[in-house]
Amino acid sequence: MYSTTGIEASNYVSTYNTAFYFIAGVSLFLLIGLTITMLYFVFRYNKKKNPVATQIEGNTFLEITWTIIPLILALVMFSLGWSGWKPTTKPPKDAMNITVVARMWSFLFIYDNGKQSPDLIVPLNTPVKINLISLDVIHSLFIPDFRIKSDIIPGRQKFMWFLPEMEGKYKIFCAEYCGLQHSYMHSTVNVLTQDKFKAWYAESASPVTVTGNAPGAVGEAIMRAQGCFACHTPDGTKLIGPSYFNLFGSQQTVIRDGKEINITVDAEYIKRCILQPNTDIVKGFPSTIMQSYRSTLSDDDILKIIEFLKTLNDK
Ligand code: HEC
Ligand SMILES: [Cu+2]
Repeated sequence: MYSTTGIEASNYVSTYNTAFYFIAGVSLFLLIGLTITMLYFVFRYNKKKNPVATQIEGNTFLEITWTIIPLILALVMFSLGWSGWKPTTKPPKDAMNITVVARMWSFLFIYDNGKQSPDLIVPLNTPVKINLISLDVIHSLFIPDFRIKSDIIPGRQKFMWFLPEMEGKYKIFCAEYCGLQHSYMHSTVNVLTQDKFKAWYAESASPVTVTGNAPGAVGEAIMRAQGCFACHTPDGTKLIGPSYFNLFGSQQTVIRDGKEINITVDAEYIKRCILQPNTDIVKGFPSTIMQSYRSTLSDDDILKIIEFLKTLNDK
C-alpha cells in the first residue's frame, strides 16, 4: 500500500539522494582503500620482511595532496548539502497552508477551511507549507519518502514546505522521543490528484470517518481522530489518564487550586476537563500532561464526546 523509497515523491528527493550517495560513496571508497593499504603494509613491512625500520621525514608533495583532495571532497559534500537544504527555507508564495498540531501522542492537520484530519491529505504538484505547532513537548515531523524532517518546538514559530510529486501514501513519524507512547506517534501523507483533493476538501468539515450508527459512534470517531485514546481507555485500564469506563455520573476527588474537593462527573465537568484540563486535576494523576483542546474541538464535538462517554457505563 505504501510507496517504497527510491522514488521521487517530493522536490527534495533527487538533491538529497545525490548528496547521500556521494558521501556514502566517498566513505566506502576510503574504507576499502584504507583497509587494503593497511593490510598491505602489515604484510610488506612486518619484522621478517623489513627488519630495519626507515626513518621518513616530510614529503611536501604528499602533504599537499592529502590536504587538497580531502578539502575538495569536503567542499563538494558541503555544496551538495547546501543546495539540497537551501530551498527548504524558501516556501513559494502560492503554497497551500496547513497547520499541524502535535501533542503527546498524535498529529492533527488543520486546513484553512477548518477541516481537520489525523492524516495529511495534500494535492499533487501543489507546494504545501506546514506550520508546526506543539502543545506540549518537542516533537518532530518526519516524512522519510519526502526526505524532510523538522522539529516541532513548543512556543516557537516554525514551518516546513514541500512539493508532492507523486500520488500515493507515505509514512509520517514523530522523530523526537516524546515520552511513553512516542513509538505510536505516526501517521500518513496521502497525495491525491487535484480533482480528488478538491472533492475531499469540499466535503463537510468533519474530519472523522464514522463506522456504524450506534449511539456515541460520532463521539468515538472524534476522540480517535484527536488521539484521546493514547492516554485514556474505554475499558477500565489505567494509562496516562483515568479510564472512561463508568466515568460519567461517578464521584471523583479532584484537586483544584491545591485543595481536594469531591465532584460528580457531569457534562459541564467533562467540558471543563477538555477545554481547561488543568483546572481540576484528578487525584492520583499528573497535572499539565493533558493539554486544552480549545483550538481543535467545537462545543458540538464535545457534546458528541459526552454522548459516547455515557455509553461506557455498565448498566
Ligand atoms: C497526553 C495524554 C492525554 C491525552 C491525549 C488526553 N488526556 Fe484527558 N487526561 C489526561 C490526564 C493525565 C488526566 C488526569 C489529570 C487531569 O485531570 O488533568 C486527564 C483527565 C481527563 C478527564 C477527567 C477524567 C476523570 O476521571 O475525571 C477527561 C474527561 C478527559 N481527560 C478527557 C479527554 C479527552 C476527551 C481527550 C481527547 C479529546 C483527552 N482527554 C486527551 C491525559 C490525556
Ligand atoms: Cu512526538
